[in-house]
Amino acid sequence: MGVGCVSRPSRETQRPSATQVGRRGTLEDMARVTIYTTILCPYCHMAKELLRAKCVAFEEVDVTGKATLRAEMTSKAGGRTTVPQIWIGDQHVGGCDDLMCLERNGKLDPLLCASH
Ligand SMILES: N[C@@H](CCC(=O)N[C@@H](CS)C(=O)NCC(=O)O)C(=O)O
Repeated sequence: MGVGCVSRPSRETQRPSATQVGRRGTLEDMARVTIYTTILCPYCHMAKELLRAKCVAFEEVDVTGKATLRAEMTSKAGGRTTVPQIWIGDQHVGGCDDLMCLERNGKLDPLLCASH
């Protein structure tokens, strides 16, 4: 994290320490991150690894074998059918490549702190 925010803790990751919160802001500063995944998808694992490395909490929707959920994802993602599909707040980021691209260009942290 480089822009003075801490991450919202996900259901599966740890809460940030009090020190982190005190130094960097409050949990409410952070965007809600949602990622639709399937179990065997390497791009999903890479995207989640990046988020975890940045201590960014996320809500994961595992659509493995769930046609209805996958259709919901595709509809929300403007027709994109691949996993992962990632949202930061209400903003659709896209897939793993899109997330990595944001990170490379220094645009991910501002998005994480700006979106709610
Ligand atoms: N460029 C995409 C690639 C995503 C991708 O190809 N995902 C595979 C699973 S690893 C997929 O959804 N394939 C179609 C399918 O499983 O129906 C990204 O970065 O997210």
